[in-house]
Formats: sequence, structure tokens, C-alpha cells
Amino acid sequence: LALTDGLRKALEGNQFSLAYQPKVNLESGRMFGVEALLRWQHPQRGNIAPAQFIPLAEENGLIIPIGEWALREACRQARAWQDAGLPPLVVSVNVSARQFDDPRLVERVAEALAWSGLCPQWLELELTESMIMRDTAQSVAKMRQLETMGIALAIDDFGTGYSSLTALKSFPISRLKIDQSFVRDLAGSADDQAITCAIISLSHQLDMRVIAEGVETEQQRSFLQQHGCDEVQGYLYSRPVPPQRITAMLLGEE
Ligand code: G
Ligand code: G
Ligand code: MN
Ligand code: NA
Repeated sequence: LALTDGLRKALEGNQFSLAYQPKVNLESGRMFGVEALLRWQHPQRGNIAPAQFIPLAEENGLIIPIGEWALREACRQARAWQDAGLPPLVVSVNVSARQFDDPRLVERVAEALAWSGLCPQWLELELTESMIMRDTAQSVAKMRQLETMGIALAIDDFGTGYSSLTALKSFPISRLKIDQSFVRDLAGSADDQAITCAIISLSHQLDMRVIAEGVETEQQRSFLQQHGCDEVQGYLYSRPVPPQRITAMLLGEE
């Protein structure tokens, strides 16, 4: 209850920020994008993890204004990097089920782009299987609207939900994100290796790119590269960091 109360005040109190985690192309070794991840600095309790407050915000609907703030802030930051003359990055923003169901989602995304001046080709939304598989016809319609605007769509945590492969084919998705649970024991688990290779193959068969999350070791990276994975994200490259650190990376300072 206390936490919910705090959440209500957090937006006006400027207690949210975004951390950014690099996404790296395995062929070129270059950072091509970043995932924006919410951070909440509570005045008394300090940092509160998204795993704690996002479910709460989903429940009480505060995820709508909080998610809108995150979307706008990520677009603003991506445009600011471009205005500083840095190589453009695709910025990925997580969308939760309640946000996806919001009838105003498409309008809010369009507004965030217009407000920030970011071209749609530099924005990607990360959706989950569960949220788009519930009502596939309606999801396709909504995703087509977003695609028509020119933004990219990815499926997050892929392999952990139930995807109908028939539905998957009909969605305008440009990227699958292999869930980190399959990457964790990649070096030692034949099952996880098989699943990972299957997801890579499925992605390419469906003309999508594929990124692995939670890559922490050189062994994992090398397996993924050898098996044709396009991109990686994880502590091996960088933890989620404040935007200034991304700026420094783009400048080649770190
Ligand atoms: O940053 P961390 O690794 O702890 O993220 C935990 C979870 O919080 C992830 O599942 C992520 O998708 C979710 N999350 C992080 N930032 C956002 C956000 O801006 N909006 C939504 N809806 N979820 C987010
Ligand atoms: O659900 P989603 O994929 O949006 O959330 C990503 C989460 O994974 C964030 O909480 C982020 O901090 C975390 N994360 C990112 N890279 C790694 C990694 O290499 N290892 C681990 N254990 N977690 C990671
Ligand atoms: Mn994500
Ligand atoms: Na994920």
C-alpha cells in the first residue's frame, strides 16, 4: 500500500529515470541500439527494482502514465543523441499488457514521436507473446497501425510464453528476443542449445532478426555467433547505464 502511494507521487516528483542497455551487432561488433529500462529512485527506500513496481503499476493502471513518460523520455534521449551528431541508435521501449490494450496506444506513440522529433525508424517497441496472443486479430490490427507509422516491433522474452506459430507469421514483427533463461546455461545445456538454435532458425525463416538477451560470457557469445544469431545484449557488453555512459560509448571513450 505504501509503495502504491509512493508510485502515485513518483511521476510528479521526478523520481523515475531510464537506464539504457546496449544492443550489439555480432557481425560488426558495434552498438546499434539500446533498450530503455525504467529506474525508480524512492526518496526513502532508494532504488526500487522494476520487477517490484511494474506489476503494481500494471494492477492499478499507473503503468499508463508511467509508460507514457518512459516512451517520451526514450524518444527525447534518442533524438538528443542524434542532435549531438552521434551515430543514430534504435531505442527500444518495453510495453506491458495494459499499455498494449490501451485504445490510445497508437495515438500516444505518435504523440511521443511528434513531441520529441524522433523519426519512427529509430523507435522499437518490445511486446511479449502473452499480450499479443490473447486476441490475435485485434493484435494484428494494432501492430499493423504501428508498423504503418514506421516503428519496429520486437517480441521480448521469446520462448517463455505460448506462441501460435500461425499467428506469429501474421504479425508484423521485425525481431525476436531469445529469453535470457535459455542463454544462462547455454554452454552446458544441450536442451538450451537446441531451443536457442530453433529460435534463431525460426526467426530467419520468418524474415526476422534475432537477438539474445542476458549474454554474460564469451562462451555464450561465441556459441550464438557460430549459430547465426544476429545480435546480443547483456552484461558481457554492458549493464543498463545512465544516458551519459551511452554518450561516452558513442564517442569511443569507453
Ligand atoms: O531493468 P530490469 O532488468 O530489472 O527490468 C525488469 C523488467 O521491467 C523487465 O521485464 C522489463 O521489461 C520491465 N520494464 C523495464 N522498463 C520498463 C518500461 O519502461 N515499461 C514497461 N512496461 N516495463 C518495463
Ligand atoms: O524482460 P526484459 O527483457 O525487458 O528485462 C530485461 C532485464 O534483464 C532487465 O532487468 C535487465 O537489467 C536484465 N539483464 C540485462 N542483461 C542481463 C544479463 O546479462 N544478465 C542478467 N542476469 N540480467 C540481465
Ligand atoms: Mn525488454
Ligand atoms: Na526480456
